[in-house]
Amino acid sequence: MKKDTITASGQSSVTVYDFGAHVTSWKNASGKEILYTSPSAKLDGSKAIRGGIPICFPQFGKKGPLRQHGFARNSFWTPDESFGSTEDGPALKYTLRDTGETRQSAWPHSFEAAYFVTLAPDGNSLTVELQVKNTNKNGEEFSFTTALHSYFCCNSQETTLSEYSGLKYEDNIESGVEKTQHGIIEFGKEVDRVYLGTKSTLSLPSANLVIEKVNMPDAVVWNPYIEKTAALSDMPDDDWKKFICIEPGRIGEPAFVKPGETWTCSLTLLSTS
Ligand code: TA6
Repeated sequence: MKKDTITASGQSSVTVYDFGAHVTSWKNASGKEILYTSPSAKLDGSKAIRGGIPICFPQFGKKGPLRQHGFARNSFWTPDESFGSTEDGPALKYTLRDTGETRQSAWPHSFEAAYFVTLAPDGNSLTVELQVKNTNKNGEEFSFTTALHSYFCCNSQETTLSEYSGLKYEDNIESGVEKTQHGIIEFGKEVDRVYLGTKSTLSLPSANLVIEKVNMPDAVVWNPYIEKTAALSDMPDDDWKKFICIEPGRIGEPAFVKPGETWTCSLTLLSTS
């Protein structure tokens, strides 16, 4: 497993592993860590890294025949060594293509995925972009669901979210039950919801974070709380207190891509302090 780190102004840096093209750390210009990665995350390729920004592709959650969250986060992506800074700042690029194993899976399509990680020159903004090209030679269109399963550092016991009021969500705790959000979301319990049709700009005020998403209409809000965390072998029992997942994605309605076409989504995070 290989990791790369890019830096920009001040104490800013981003660290990415080739396994899963997994961003595990983003420190802003003042050195503040924005992303939570578990201290007991597996870094041997035996399972997806716990924390950071896991790429859920070509399936979100259990919504399909593949393993939970698909194979992208459990695959070694290829770093593009020739790719460096862009006009938007220091950047890294990773690619993933279909393999014999994926072609035998329940999602047997030919595809090329590219993932770009860009740190703004001031270090206070991080953009990740996922591109998925359909390279099927058999003329077959394919569809998939996806999410950027982001773990953000914050005190979940003192965080509430209010911008989801009035939105419908699929509740993963009362699985499959669709509800409507009224009022604010509190985290003194397990929260696991797929909000459908969210705004393109969300926020996590307790983390001084703005979340801008493109072509990802939905967002998952998750905190495992006590019992679920105790059942996670790769997270300390108390660490549910240290993060909230806000996971931009295309979940409710899949993405459809015709042969030769490329589908793109992006997530820009702005750290305001
Ligand atoms: O974040 C939403 C979710 O689908 C939860 O249901 C929970 O399973 C979480 O993802 C973590 O999944 P993982 O497979 O990484 O343990």
